[in-house]
Amino acid sequence: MLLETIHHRPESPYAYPLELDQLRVRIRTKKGEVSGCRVFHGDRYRSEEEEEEVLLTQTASDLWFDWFEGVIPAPTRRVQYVFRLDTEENTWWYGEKGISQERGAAGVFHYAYIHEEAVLRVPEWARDAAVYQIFPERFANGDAGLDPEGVLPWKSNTPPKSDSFYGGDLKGIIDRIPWLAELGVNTLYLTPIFRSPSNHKYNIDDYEQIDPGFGDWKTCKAMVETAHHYGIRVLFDGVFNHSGSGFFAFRDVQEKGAASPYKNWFRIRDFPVVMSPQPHYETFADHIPDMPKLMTHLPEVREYFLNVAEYWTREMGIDGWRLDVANEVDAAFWRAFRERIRSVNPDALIVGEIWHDPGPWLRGDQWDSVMNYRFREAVISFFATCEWTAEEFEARLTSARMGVPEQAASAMWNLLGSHDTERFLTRCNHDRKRFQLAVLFQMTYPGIPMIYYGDEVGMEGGPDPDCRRPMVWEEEKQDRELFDFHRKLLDLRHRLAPLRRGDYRTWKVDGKKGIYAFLRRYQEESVGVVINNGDRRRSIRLEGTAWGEGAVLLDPLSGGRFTVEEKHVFCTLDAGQGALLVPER
Ligand code: ARE
Repeated sequence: MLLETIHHRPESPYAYPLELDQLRVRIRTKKGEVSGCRVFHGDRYRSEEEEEEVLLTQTASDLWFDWFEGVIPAPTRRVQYVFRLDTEENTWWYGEKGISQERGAAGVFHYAYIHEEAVLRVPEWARDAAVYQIFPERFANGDAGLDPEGVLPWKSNTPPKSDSFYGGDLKGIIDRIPWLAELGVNTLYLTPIFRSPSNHKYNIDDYEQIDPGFGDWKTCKAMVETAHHYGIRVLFDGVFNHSGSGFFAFRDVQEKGAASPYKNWFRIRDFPVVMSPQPHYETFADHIPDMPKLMTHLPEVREYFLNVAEYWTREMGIDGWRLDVANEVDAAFWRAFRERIRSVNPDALIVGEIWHDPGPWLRGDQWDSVMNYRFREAVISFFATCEWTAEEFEARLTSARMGVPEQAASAMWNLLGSHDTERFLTRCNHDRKRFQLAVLFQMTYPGIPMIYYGDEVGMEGGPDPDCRRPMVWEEEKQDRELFDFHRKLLDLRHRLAPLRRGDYRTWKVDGKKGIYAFLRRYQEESVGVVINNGDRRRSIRLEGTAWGEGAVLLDPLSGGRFTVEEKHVFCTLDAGQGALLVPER
């Protein structure tokens, strides 16, 4: 056995509490080597005689590893544990001191005490959420009276420039809420709406005001209330990494220089504080003068922005925040942010924007989940460009899923595109079939599907700013088939609890044929998803043990009917076709 491949740490994502008295443990072993895995556990202060044993289940595999998982009951919250791994030839013990055939020599792992702050409490509603992202300047123009000067005609077929304005606003969103409800989404994420001179509003000049081009306090309130009336939750975008250059504190520093009481709110390199030719201060990314970086680790800066976030959460009754450039803001700020926001709305969802490994931020004390750009990368490489085999695809998704606690994995915002990326249909080289297969996957994989406005009606667009064209509203220009496809899948997702709340098991992966299948199980109910991403029609034989012999499975997408016979299901799919297997009731 390759002992050096065995891995566990007594911390998230390998050990994390589900509750104050339940510790979930995860161990990674070399693929195919371990036939059985148990954990022996007890209170840290009790003797070995009082310990108990939990059988771990193999829950995932990638190209190299297997993962085993189980839950240790921890009534005293103080846990020590040691793993026992069985292979064909031997039994190994694994603890803090290492791996050994002698139990004593392996030592034990300690999870010293389960604290409340380590329990990742994702709001219950998030498990049932389907998010729709709106870029307000481009979604709908509901009040022409607010249009800025030089507004362009609402044309969806011409690429916008980075400084174009089209006149989208909050009233426009209000008007379209029934349409969003018809589509079947139940959560809106709006990119920033506070006062800012740009069309994207990520350079905020006044955090206490709605941008006048978008509306005012009252319109905003009406928008949130209308959404709530339709059962739709609303999340705002929190930009606390940097402000705009017109932000009062930054203006003060520009005016008063070193005498400004706000000079420490920014990292000023030189006075006077000029913006060009080179900004004399740290900014977001490299040299973006209108985005001065904020020193959120300072108590007064932290307090100011926590008050801002609290104010909007309370006054508007919003349901959470998406956090901009969240991995570049200090962790102490996010801890305080979570506490403050949750004290106003205990059900608020907190989602960071991070394109990479989000592990450290998802340990209970900062955010609930992230915009899942790693999901997007995998989906592009498998469905859009077909660079990855089914095995690679599944491996990448698995290691991402195993890198975070289960609560976070089931609340990830699984996106195909956003206001920062090329649109997915464009990425698929306009191949609608590929796009639909990816949507089927997005709607059935663990996590929250996030639709970027317009994708559901077939909008195209290259990278920023082209991905921000005005929404297509003329029905004859919308791809209605694509809209119906989204609506159907969202509806199935809402009706089938396993797709929202179920666990995930790989069912079949065949890279040569492009076949990928998985099962989602919730309580006693299992739903299967089978995808033919290859270039040929295939008959696929799948083990049917999730259901009883003779069970009839229906595919609501094609109307197909399958029967479990001799513990197997046969399913024939065209190239680029996917099926959902739902037991007949
Ligand atoms: C503008 C122009 C762009 C131009 C850019 C640079 O529109 O065409 O390329 O300037 O000069 C906002 C606006 C953007 C604007 C930007 C700067 O929406 O239109 O771009 O401000 O003025 C990284 C960060 C991530 C960030 C992305 C953009 O980690 O946080 O870059 N995303 C957020 C928002 C953006 C917003 C900002 C941050 C700033 O979602 O909309 O931009 O508030 C890799 C890296 C990632 C990187 C990613 C994208 O994968 O690993 O870390 O994300 O690429 O670049």
